[in-house]
Amino acid sequence: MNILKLTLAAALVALQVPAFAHVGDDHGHAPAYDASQVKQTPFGRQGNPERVTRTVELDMTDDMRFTPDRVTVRRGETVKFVVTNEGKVLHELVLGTREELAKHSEMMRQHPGMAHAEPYMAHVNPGASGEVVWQFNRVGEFDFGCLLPGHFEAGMAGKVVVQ
Ligand SMILES: [Cu+2]
Repeated sequence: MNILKLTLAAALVALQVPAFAHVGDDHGHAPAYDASQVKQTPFGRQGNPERVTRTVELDMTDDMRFTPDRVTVRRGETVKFVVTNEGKVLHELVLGTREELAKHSEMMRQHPGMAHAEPYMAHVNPGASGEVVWQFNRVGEFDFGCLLPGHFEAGMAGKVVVQ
């Protein structure tokens, strides 16, 4: 009797695990800030949430636009992007270089359910807000986009100019 109960409990737990690990409408959360894990990229690096020097609000809409679609920052600034999804479908903010975004967008088209969570992206459900804290420590013109299938191609992209 007890063994049966235990088996049943174990089976239930096993059944629930995939539900928790599921990566559907929200493909996981970006890892929390850990200074030892921060990697330099061509477009900057993950920012320390305790050292944010500026907050930039971005809106995402179902007409495949970011507002604003151009942001200017000074080199060294740690920017907190607060991205709000005003639409009815999932959108995401992904920072990168134009080349990387195009490559990533192509990959998303081939593997639409692909799970990914990186410090330079936020997946935002309709009506919700997400955050990306990023330090722009390199001068240049970088890009951001929504890489859900078809969105980037439809023009859901913008620029960050670092001076
Ligand atoms: Cu989108």
